Amino acid sequence: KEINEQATSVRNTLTQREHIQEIIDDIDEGIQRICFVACGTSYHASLTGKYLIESLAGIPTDVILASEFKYSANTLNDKTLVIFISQSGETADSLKALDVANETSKTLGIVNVAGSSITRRAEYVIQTQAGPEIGVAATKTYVAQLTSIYLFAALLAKNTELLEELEKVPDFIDEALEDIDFIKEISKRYNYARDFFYLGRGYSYPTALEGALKLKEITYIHGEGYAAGELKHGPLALIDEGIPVVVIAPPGDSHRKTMSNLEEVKSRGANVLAIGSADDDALKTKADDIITINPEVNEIIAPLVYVVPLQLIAYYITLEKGHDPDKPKNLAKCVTV
Ligand code: F1P
Repeated sequence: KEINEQATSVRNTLTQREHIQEIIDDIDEGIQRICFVACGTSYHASLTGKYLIESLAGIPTDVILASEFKYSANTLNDKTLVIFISQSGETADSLKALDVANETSKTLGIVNVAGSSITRRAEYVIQTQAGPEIGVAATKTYVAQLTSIYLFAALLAKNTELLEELEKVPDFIDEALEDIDFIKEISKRYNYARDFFYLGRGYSYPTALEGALKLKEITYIHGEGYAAGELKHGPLALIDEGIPVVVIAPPGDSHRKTMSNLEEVKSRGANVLAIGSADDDALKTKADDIITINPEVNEIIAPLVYVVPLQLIAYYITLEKGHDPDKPKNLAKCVTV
């Protein structure tokens, strides 16, 4: 249900545009550095934020895991904006980091749960409009976080082209949900595996991490996301006959190199499941299976759309295995200790 509500989640969050512009008008002056702080899925949304803000607005941006904040955030000052991304707004590590950041810097919370601790303690707040999320694994709140981050980055960079493109995302997501039967069939065929790899470059790298996290969280299958160019620095040793490798390959600057990484794993016997454009004939000839995204979205918008089939793959494998996708073992929706 929550996976299916993602177009609405994006559409409703896009209504925050004016509020985000007001925040930017208020804080823009003098900000020399941005630092995202988050955990889990929210961390992956933050990583996408780094790529966007650095490439569109040219502001140096770091991403710090909330649990590592006290060890690594030693150079914050009043020219730093620290952005806390959290679905619940109650994650203990993020709250501790927020109290520290408030002492030196401007702080902004991007939070789904209204009235939560982060919304009360951060200087500025963007409320994502995903509605309540019951499933422990974040899905519709992830695309809502991304939507807020995209709006923030596009407004900061005064990038009207991206702002226009964002309006189309709800329709792109609905289209991505159309080929469910094929994804179900794929999930049946791939559920034999004990390990999965997810590869992506640039904007698709955080998507690879998020696809692997969804798999781990609800199917209990081991999944690792890698920046595709990192493969040859170690993980390639693990690629063997029949290992599923999910390659996220939207059209754009990263595509050519992603294809050569695909070939590297294919030549070592991997079972390649690619996600790419319906017009990508080269991808069709090289991958074993391909989930096509139609109409085509470019690699900058892709994180908002390509994550949907990855969530669905994890969901259907979970059903195949007879687990409850909403209540994975050992995990809590909100980590308050
Ligand atoms: C972070 C998070 C979630 C994950 C799980 C545990 O929470 O890691 O991404 O799905 O529910 O917590 P939050 O700070 O975004 O609420």
